[in-house]
Amino acid sequence: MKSYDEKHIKNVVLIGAAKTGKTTLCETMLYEAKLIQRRGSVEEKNTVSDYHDIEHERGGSVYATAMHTEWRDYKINIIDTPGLDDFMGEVASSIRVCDTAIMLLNAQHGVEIGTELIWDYCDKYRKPTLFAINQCDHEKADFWNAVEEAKNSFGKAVTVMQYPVNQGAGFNQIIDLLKMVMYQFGKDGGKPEKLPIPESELERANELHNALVEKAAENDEKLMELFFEKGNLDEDELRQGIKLGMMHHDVFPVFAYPQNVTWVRGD
Ligand SMILES: Nc1nc2c(ncn2[C@@H]2O[C@H](COP(=O)(O)OP(=O)(O)OP(=O)(O)O)[C@@H](O)[C@H]2O)c(=O)[nH]1
Ligand SMILES: [Mg+2]
Repeated sequence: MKSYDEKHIKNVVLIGAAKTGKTTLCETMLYEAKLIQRRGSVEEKNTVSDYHDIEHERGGSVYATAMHTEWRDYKINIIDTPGLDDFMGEVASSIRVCDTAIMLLNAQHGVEIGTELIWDYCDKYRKPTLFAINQCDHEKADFWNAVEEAKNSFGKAVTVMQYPVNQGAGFNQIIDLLKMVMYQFGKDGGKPEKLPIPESELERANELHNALVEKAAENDEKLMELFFEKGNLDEDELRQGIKLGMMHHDVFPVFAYPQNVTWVRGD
């Protein structure tokens, strides 16, 4: 493997209440990065992350497990953590060493007690944190309720960046408010189709895009000036504002992704 200097190593930790899907997402990340040829599952007890006997017996993670992948000259260390509060020590120490925390929320259950307990460590260590809402394919999935609960619990910095179009069985479309496109995923993952936002979603997408732009502009005087000048920000400016906002805990972006696929960035 290549050697990386410190700037090119990023530690990302997956956190979230029990059974939100952290281990499943790690497995998908490794599979999509072509580091494994077959996608294991927690039920089949063959994921890369949950490899201890006790994890197989319990059907869930017990230890924090570090894995890694490479992306655009960066080495990304991915740490999968357990969700049960009995194992909070593993979670706290992983958050402490991370650059970015990804908090998973289940679209059916929204913010759970476990989410709040874990959040305290993101807050304590001031780590940039984003939300990834999954299980949108469930009959009872309610993405917008999960977002509302996150706003109530963690404040107005919670800002939607992607949202599902067709929640429930067959869910395979998300709208990306940064790029203002719709992604449509095949059922086995892989690269999604990039489509224009459908007419029926335009009003909502524009409204949320504007909210995202304002949130990004708030974090930098220059961006604010640009925003007043142009009434909008381009993609790079948006990224810059969101990055700054994440570093200061002024923005917690929210993403959505279908099961078996990782979200798309920089394609
Ligand atoms: N339908 C659906 N099921 C999912 C999704 N993501 C994960 N699951 C299922 O949810 C269950 C829990 O997944 P895990 O990956 O073990 O969750 P975890 O967060 O690692 O659980 P702990 O380690 O015990 O905290 C498994 O049965 C997964 O197959 C999803 O997006 N949709
Ligand atoms: Mg797990």
